[in-house]
Amino acid sequence: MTPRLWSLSYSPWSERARWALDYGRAPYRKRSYKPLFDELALRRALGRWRGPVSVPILETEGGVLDGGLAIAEYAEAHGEQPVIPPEQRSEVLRWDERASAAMSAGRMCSLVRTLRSPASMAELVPPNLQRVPGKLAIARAGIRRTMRKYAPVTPANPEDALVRALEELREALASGHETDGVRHLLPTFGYADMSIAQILAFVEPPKSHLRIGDATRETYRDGALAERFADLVEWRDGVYETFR
Ligand SMILES: N[C@@H](CCC(=O)N[C@@H](CS)C(=O)NCC(=O)O)C(=O)O
Repeated sequence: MTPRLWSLSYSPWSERARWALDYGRAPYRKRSYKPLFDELALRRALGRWRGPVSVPILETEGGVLDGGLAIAEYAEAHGEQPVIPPEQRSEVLRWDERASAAMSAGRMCSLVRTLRSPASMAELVPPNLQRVPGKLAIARAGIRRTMRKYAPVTPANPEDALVRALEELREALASGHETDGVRHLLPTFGYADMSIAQILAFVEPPKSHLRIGDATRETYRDGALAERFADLVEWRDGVYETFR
C-alpha cells in the first residue's frame, strides 16, 4: 500500500510534511482534509476519540504517523535522499521544536488579523456554504474554535515569541552552512530548514505551495515583520527555489 498523506492545502504544518516526503523522494499519495467535515474520519484513522486531532498524518502499512516530524522521520527511513541525517538528529529536533512553537505563535497572530477581515473570513467558508446567510458568523465561530483548540500549544506572548524565533534564525544562518549560494542551518540541508522556513509563512507567505486566497494571504502576512525580516523572507524564497 502506498502511504496516504492527509493534509491541508493552505497549512504550513502540512507543507513541511509534503516537502519532507517530496525532498526525500518517499512515495505517497494525497488525501485533502476538510476541517470539521473530516474530523470524524481523522479520529477513526488515528483511533483517537478524545482530545484535539490535527493533520498532517501519514497512513502507512506500519501504522498512522501523526505530525510533520514523524512524517519526516518516515521520509528519512523510506526515501532516497537524507531529510534527517542521523548525526544531525538532535539538532533537527531542537529546530523543529522552535519552529513548531513559533508557527503556533504566528497562527494565533494571523487568526487575530483574520477576525478583522471579512474578505479573509469569506475565503475560509467552503464552496457549498458560500450562499448561506450568516456565513461570516460561521467562519468567525470556526476561527474562535481554532484559537481555543491551539491555545495550549501557543506561547504566552505570540508576537514576542515569533520575533525571538526570527532573530534566532537570523543569527544561526549567519554562521550556518551553504550549498549553491543558499544558506542552511546544519551541514546538510534538511528538515530543520524545511520546518523553520514555515514560520515565515506568518511574515510573508511563500509565492507557491500554499493554496491561499488573496485576502487570506494578507492575513497570513505581517507587514511590519516582513520589512524587519526581509533578509529571512529572501532566504526562504531562495531555499524554495533551490530545494523545493
Ligand atoms: N503536531 C502537528 C500539528 C499540526 C497542526 O497544527 N495542524 C493544523 C494546521 S492549521 C490543523 O490540522 N488544523 C485544522 C484543524 O485543527 O482542524 C504537526 O506538527 O504537524
